[in-house]
Formats: sequence, structure tokens, C-alpha cells
Amino acid sequence: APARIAVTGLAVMGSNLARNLARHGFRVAVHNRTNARTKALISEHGHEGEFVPAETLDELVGSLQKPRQIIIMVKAGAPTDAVIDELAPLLEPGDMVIDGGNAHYADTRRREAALREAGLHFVGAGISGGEEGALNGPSIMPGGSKESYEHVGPVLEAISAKVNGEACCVHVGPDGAGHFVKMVHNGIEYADMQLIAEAFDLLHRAGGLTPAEVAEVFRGWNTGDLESYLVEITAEVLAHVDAETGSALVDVIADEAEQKGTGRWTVQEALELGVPVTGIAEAVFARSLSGRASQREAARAALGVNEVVASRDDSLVEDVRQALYASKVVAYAQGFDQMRAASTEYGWDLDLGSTATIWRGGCIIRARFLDRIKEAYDRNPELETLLADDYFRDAVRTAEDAWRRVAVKAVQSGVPAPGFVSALSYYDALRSERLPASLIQGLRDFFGAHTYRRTDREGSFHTLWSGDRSQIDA
Ligand code: NBP
Repeated sequence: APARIAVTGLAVMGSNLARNLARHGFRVAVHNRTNARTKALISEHGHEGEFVPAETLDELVGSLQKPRQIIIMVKAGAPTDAVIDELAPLLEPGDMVIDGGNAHYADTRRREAALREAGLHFVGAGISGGEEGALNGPSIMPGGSKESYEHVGPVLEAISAKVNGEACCVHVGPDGAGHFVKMVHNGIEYADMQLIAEAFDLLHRAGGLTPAEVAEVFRGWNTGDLESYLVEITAEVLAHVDAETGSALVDVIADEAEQKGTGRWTVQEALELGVPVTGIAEAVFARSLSGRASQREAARAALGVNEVVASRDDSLVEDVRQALYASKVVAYAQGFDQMRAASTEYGWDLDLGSTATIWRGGCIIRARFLDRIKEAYDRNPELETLLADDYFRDAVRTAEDAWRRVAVKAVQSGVPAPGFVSALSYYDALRSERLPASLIQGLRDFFGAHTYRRTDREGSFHTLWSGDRSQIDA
């Protein structure tokens, strides 16, 4: 019998996805450039379901029912193009190519347009959850045409994570929408992790708690509003003791964070769209700063080491919890703002509430909190900012005093907390009756005759700064 779907690219992600498909009863054709991987998959996991191994793409295509559905799971970038170039001529109009790799959404838009010319459907599907997710249920963000989703959707939904019986897979929107949403997911993940790291640093260095004590704090937090995968594993990592030294492992790990680039993509795109995603940007920059080892060393030598004096203060734990929650709300509000802007820019008509649904399970940022976001967009799909929703408004207002105390504590004690502090500034800026942007406009008009608008009437104006300083209509 012909196979229902195919996977090409059988490294960790692809082989786990193929196994997931097979375990769900789909007859799955499998292929990899280097045949040894295909053989290994069949010999190790062939008993898990119905696999149809193929040595060539031609053979893979020949083994499929029509219209064909082929998932590409290879390294993002040039390898993906190479596979598409080889595959496309073998296909017939109506066939579907699904890219499950971490493609940049602009590449996905380009590929979708090219394949559409040939009558083929191209589905850029963001997949989150790492290898474990690929095997047991990832969060899936498919883009592409509505028509292709009618075919691919049921399969992808079947293998995705489920929360309360609902699939963490929803058709996101046309062309690159799926990969865009995946990119923002990763950006939010950066922000989330940065905030968690700042919370730890404050409790540890300013509050004098040991990593094991902070682990207990996080364990407690994981039973409330902050319940999430990242908070859960933070407790695990902080509690872990290094076997060699007997110290907390977190004290032994080199403090230079690495990055693969999806956080940077999110910020670059936010700059293009003009959307302030300060939480994600601070997180990317904090990682960059941590990685500049020789510069940090030179600064310590010249300026002296930043000695933080810890003081045990019973209220700090609860204050940090509230500051973490409020800052997290801001980071998500910014990420959703970015998706809203992209939706307008590219005509995607994104349903932001269903994005929250997709992220509730399977992915790294899965959290109880995402139900609240879904509910907020159910109440008002046109929400200008998540912070204006009743629930989130109350959440940040309730946290506000604690949030300010934590920002002060960070600044006074010398523990860097760019995530917490900039989130608070964002909150204050959004709510300001007047912003000093008026002065910036005045300065721009002074040195560059860039003109300004007035609060009291329509029009553009310029002050003759180097003349009699009268105002003229510009
Ligand atoms: P890799 O990203 O390490 O890619 C290895 C695969 O790409 C192998 O199957 C390899 O074939 C194939 N490949 C390469 Br490299 N160049 C090729 C070419 N020119 N033509 C054909 N095949 C080529 O695999 P991975 O870690 O399983 O990740 C797969 C995708 O999933 C990537 O896009 C990655 O970014 C994404 N990913 C997502 C997550 C997540 O959490 N969502 C996690 C990890 C990865 P070979 O065996 O012949 O060398």
C-alpha cells in the first residue's frame, strides 16, 4: 500500500518525527541523503509502526499516495533549498512539501512563492519541543495555504502535543506565518529565560539564598501563576549538585550564554517592523554581554569586581515572584504585539488567541499562563496590547509595588536586572500621559528641520531656530 506521508532528513528531529507518525498509525515513507541513517532507523525502530524506507527521493515520491505529503527535516538554510530543488521536479501539481526545520520566515515566503508557481503547496511549519517533543508530541505552527492544511492538518494535529484534548497545532496563516510565529516563540523563550535567570541572581546574590534554596522557591512557584516548563526545569537545574566538586552545578557551569540566532532574528525583525520588543532584545544582549569574556575581565580589572552584599529579607522572595510574573506578562505582550504587526504587514490575518493555544503544550515556553492569553484574545481579538486586557491589567497592577521594590533592590545592590527594569520602564512608558518624545521632535527640528506636529491643531510645523524663532507651516 502507498505511504500516507514521507519524511526526508532523518537526523534526531526527522527520525523522531517519523517514529511519532508511525506510532500514530500513519504509514510513513522515510529517506535520508546518507542511507545509513535510514537503515539505522528501520533496524532500531522499524517495529514501532509501518515504515517504507527509500534510498532515493525518486523512490520516496513513488511510494506515496496522492496528493503527496513530504516533510523535510534537514538543516535549515542551503540544505533545505538543495532538497527542495531536487524534490520539486519529481512532484505533481497539488502535492505538498512541508518544511519542519527552523527556517527564517523570509526564506519560507520565497520558497512558498516559487513552489506555488509550479502548482505545489509549500507549508513552512515551525516545530518546537526539541527531540523529545518531536517523538512524543511537539507544538506545531504550520503556515501555507488553507487548502494544504485540509490535507496536512489532520496528520500534524494527530502527532502534536495535546492539552485538555486540544491539539497544539493550528493553521497559523499563509506563506511564512508559521515560521514567523515559531521565531517569536523562540524570542519569547529568550526573554523568559533571562527573567528567570535574573530572579535567581537577585535571590542568590542580593537575597543570600543558596542555589538549593532558590530551587525550592521555584518549585513552590511552579504550583501557581508561574507554572511552566521553564520554571519546573529551573528547579531541577538549580538543585543539581556537581559530582566532581560537590558544588551546585550552576556554580560550576561557565557563565557565558550561547545562542543559535532565533532570538536575534526576532529582534532584527522587530526593528524592521518598528515594534518595541525590549524584553527579547535585553535577553539577546544579556547573552551577548555574558559571552564577551575578555571585555568582562578588562572591566573587572579596571573598575573593580562588583561585590554584592547579600541581605536576607523575608519579603524578597514574594516580591521577586511578582516582578517575574509582571515582567513575563510584558515580554509576552511585546511578542504578541510583534505578531500583530507582522500580520498587518504581510496580510496574514493571524489569530493571536490560537497561537497561545499552540504554545500551551509541547514547546519550551508551555505554561499555564497561555490559557490566560487565549482567554484575553477570546474576549477581544483586536486587543491593542495584552496589558489592556482585564486579567493582565489586574495582574500587573497587583504586582506593581513589588516590581518597583525589586527594581530598586537590583539597582541598589548592583545585581544587573535588565529584563525586570526594562519591562517596568516599558509599562511606565506605555501609560505615560506625555513622553519626552516631544523634546526629541524639538531637537530633530532644531538641527535638521525635520518638523513637528502640535497637540492642539493639525499640520506640520517648523521653528526658524537660527532666525527669529517664529513658527512656520511646513
Ligand atoms: P541537523 O540540523 O543536524 O541536519 C542534519 C540533517 O540534514 C541530516 O539528515 C543531513 O543528511 C541533512 N542534510 C544536510 Br546537513 N545537508 C543536506 C543536503 N545538502 N541535502 C540533503 N540533506 C542534507 O538535523 P536536526 O538536528 O535533526 O534538525 C533538523 C531541523 O530541525 C533543522 O532545521 C533544525 O534547525 C530543526 N530543529 C528543531 C528543533 C526544535 O526544537 N524544533 C531542534 C533541533 C533542530 P546526512 O545525514 O546525509 O548528513
